[in-house]
Amino acid sequence: MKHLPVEVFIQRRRALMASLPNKALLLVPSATLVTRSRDTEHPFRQDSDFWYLTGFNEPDALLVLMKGYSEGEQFLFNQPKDKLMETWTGIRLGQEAAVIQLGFDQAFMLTEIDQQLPKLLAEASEVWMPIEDQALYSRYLFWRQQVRARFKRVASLPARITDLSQQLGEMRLIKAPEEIELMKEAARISAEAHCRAMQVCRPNMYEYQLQAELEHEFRMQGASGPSYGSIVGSGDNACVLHYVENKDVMQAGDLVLIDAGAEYQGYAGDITRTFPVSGIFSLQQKQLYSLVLKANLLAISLTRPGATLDELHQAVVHCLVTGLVELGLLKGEVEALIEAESYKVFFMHGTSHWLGLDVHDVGLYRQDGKARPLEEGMVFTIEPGLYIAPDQQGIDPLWQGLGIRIEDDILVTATGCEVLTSGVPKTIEGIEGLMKGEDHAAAGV
Ligand SMILES: [Mn+2]
Repeated sequence: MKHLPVEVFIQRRRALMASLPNKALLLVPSATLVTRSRDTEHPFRQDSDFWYLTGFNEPDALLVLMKGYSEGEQFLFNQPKDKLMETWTGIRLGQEAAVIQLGFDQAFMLTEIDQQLPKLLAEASEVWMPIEDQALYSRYLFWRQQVRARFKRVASLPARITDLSQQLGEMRLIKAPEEIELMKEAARISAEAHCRAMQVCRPNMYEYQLQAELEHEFRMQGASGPSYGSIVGSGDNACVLHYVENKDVMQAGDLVLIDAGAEYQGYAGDITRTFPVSGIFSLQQKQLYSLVLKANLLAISLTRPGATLDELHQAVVHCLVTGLVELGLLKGEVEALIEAESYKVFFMHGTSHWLGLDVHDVGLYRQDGKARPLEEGMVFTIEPGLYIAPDQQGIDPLWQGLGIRIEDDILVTATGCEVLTSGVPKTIEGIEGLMKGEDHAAAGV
């Protein structure tokens, strides 16, 4: 298992502070445990910003940074060692080890926070924190009152809070080489799991059984699990974009759409493949599938620094609408159909989203009212789709209930892009070959 060295996290904290004025105070809270039922909790998932800056995977902690502060710049507040609690819920790092292993100047018990924070706040020039965190915000107001009560000679408290999420979003949007390594691993495991699903799929299996095959592969290969709720939708279910019930029997003759990805060291894989339950595409399925694949490949071919996600989306829309007209599924002039957004009954979602520690990752999509140009080190998805609802009016029934999406994870490189998810086939020959039992490399990606 690859682990990032502590220096990476220390350096990220320094880089974040470097862009801010002296005595800027930064607060980044960890995630907390969420009750699932009575006294059991949902599996813990660390807050992505907190993880990005600390590599610390415990709940109930707060990262505090203060640039140029006399007693250090990097502080952690975390749970104390507690032999009894640790017997039940696992080892806690504690304060001493947090300093050594996580590279903090000082670590305090979380219970000391109301004592320590007003001291820092009394000297702060600015405050940066995620402003939508209500619990943190109300704590912050309490600390301000404490400053007024305890440090009467403080000339002025920071007059406003700046949203740290956006600042961090811009940092996280450009992936460093060590992050790209982890994302490649998330993509590789995700691709292998999709291959496994294709290989074991048979008519009359349940959708949840394919989900189990995928998630088995995720865990077997060292991923922490799925990076979002796995979608396995066969037949009409493929037309429900966020179908996660995965409860139906898969029928011969139907397609199955799988949108699932592994989470590795916090980083998300995100792949969609659509393939025939019985291993052979029908004529209509082939025609519609080839169109979606064409759009997927077109968008990939256009990806390079300086291009924008809007341009890719427009190219995808133009490609899909042209194909839909050729197949007789839309009637009229291509440009007029695009203008009227008539295609949205068949393609109602975007083509791309950023990918990283969050599956729909952070970072602005637009700057100064314009789509931002792609830069080396950005990672995003390309996922065109076509969905013909089972009750779609005025359509030959042969087309009804077909849902197809083909999604890859794309890294922008200096000169173009790299498809991180090429380990799972997406051509018709490649998929049919793999499902027939051909070696997957020989089947052709
Ligand atoms: Mn996606």
